Amino acid sequence: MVQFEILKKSSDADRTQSKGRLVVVSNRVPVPTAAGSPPPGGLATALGAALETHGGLWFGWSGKICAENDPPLQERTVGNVDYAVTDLSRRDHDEYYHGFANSALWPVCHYRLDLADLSRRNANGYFRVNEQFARRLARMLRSDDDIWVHDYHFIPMAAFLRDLGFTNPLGFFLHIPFPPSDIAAAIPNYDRILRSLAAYDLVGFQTPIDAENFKGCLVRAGVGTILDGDWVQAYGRKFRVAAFPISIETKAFAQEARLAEKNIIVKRTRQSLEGHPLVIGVDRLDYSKGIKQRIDSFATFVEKSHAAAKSRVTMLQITPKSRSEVSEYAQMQRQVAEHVGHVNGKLGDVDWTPVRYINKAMSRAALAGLYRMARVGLVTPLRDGMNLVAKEYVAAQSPEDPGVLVLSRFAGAAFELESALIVNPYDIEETAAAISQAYEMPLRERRDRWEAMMSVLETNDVDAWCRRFLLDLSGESADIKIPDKPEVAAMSEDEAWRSTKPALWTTIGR
Ligand code: GDG
Repeated sequence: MVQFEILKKSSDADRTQSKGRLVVVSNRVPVPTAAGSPPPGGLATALGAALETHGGLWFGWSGKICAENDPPLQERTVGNVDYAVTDLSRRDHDEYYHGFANSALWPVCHYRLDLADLSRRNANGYFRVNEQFARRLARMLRSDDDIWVHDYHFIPMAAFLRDLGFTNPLGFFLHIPFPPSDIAAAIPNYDRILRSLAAYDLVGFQTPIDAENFKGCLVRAGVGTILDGDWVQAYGRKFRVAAFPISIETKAFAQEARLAEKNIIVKRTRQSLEGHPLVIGVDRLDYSKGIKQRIDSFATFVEKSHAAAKSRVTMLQITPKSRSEVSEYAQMQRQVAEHVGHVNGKLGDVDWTPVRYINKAMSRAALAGLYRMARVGLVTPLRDGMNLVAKEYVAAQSPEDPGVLVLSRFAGAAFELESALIVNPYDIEETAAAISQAYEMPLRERRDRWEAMMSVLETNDVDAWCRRFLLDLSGESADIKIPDKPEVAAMSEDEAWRSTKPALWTTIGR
């Protein structure tokens, strides 16, 4: 059974007749280029398809830094979609993007107060850049546009647009976790962040826990009241708060994995393994992903499992570098590399490197084929909004001989992929035991678990996710049946977890 069941799908055509354009705002915008642009990911494909259907505008940062203080808007139209992006000045980039977004919001939302840089200057830069973006967007908006803002970079966008007089439907989706109030309250300008979120009509989170955490923040701060259904009242506005677990292009990814047997990287990997089993991890190099703990868990598994050592099982950890300009990331790059060296020195042999650690990005096809080859997928973040790698690993498996997913309970995906082996990633021995269980799991059990997870992903793919959000934003939310959620009060995360578990976890076994 599936948690998020779509009972009736309004056709996209219905929506197009009654509504204006769709406007998407996101930090990065996949502007199509004449040649050489990388294939878009699942999210870009789904949003691109929705924009193409409804006609629309995609607005955000170009990904480039420029010398000017007031860089011009760069516009391009492809098919039914207008793209509009702007560069950032060095100062804006440092304060808004690296500073507040990636060095304050990201760590706090991933429960890492110890890593947060709470500089006032960066907070001011964040609101200043959001205001600039809102003013630029305002010049392009029409009164019947529906506006969908993405992620932590642009939380204040709606509040600035409201100040400019816009009353359009405004939706927000947070791709990362939202922590409970005792942690969230550490965000600089916390009250302004809560107030900014209250300026939307629909605030979407990855899981019911994140949604409950946000509601709990409003209640604890004494600024909000929980109403019936998903409705909330705060700062003089009524709006909706709900969970929309993001997903992947399940069918397309499964197909890519089937075809990837012939991929050159996949072939080379297979040859180099000489029949030894593979365990795989794929993550951006980020402290939230728990890479060091995962390597320790794998090492413990190898040390404790006679079968593992005998069969010379190999872990392939693919970890493209990210955000190297932020000091915590640069430091982590060194630490993980040293740690892998240490583990290989201790456990390896002249003809066996237990952990293969790669810092470059693979093609999507190679990745799909490598997932399919791996007997165990290790997705053990310390905290993750969703984690699409978990879903991709499942979609890539062969139905006849699927591998086993070992999944952190702190990944949003654990809400849907209950048939994975769910672990506490901080507990090295528990995770090592789960790797062992996965490694030795009989075919019948592997198939049962995989089928249960795959049926969830077939129902909730990225198109369904996109459709659900847009239907809710346009007020057609009665079409969607969402699983029971806990009573809303200021719950601790553990209380919320326990109280949602029966409703969310009984059906199938991220
Ligand atoms: C944020 C939230 C949420 C990775 N290495 C390569 C590669 N990847 C692709 C994976 C996957 C994507 O990057 C990573 O997505 P995740 O969801 O795992 O994590 P974040 O980047 O942190 O994303 C997260 C997500 O937003 C969506 O809402 O799930 O919780 O943190 O698709 O396949 N792709 C290719 N080569 C690589 O080497 N081609």
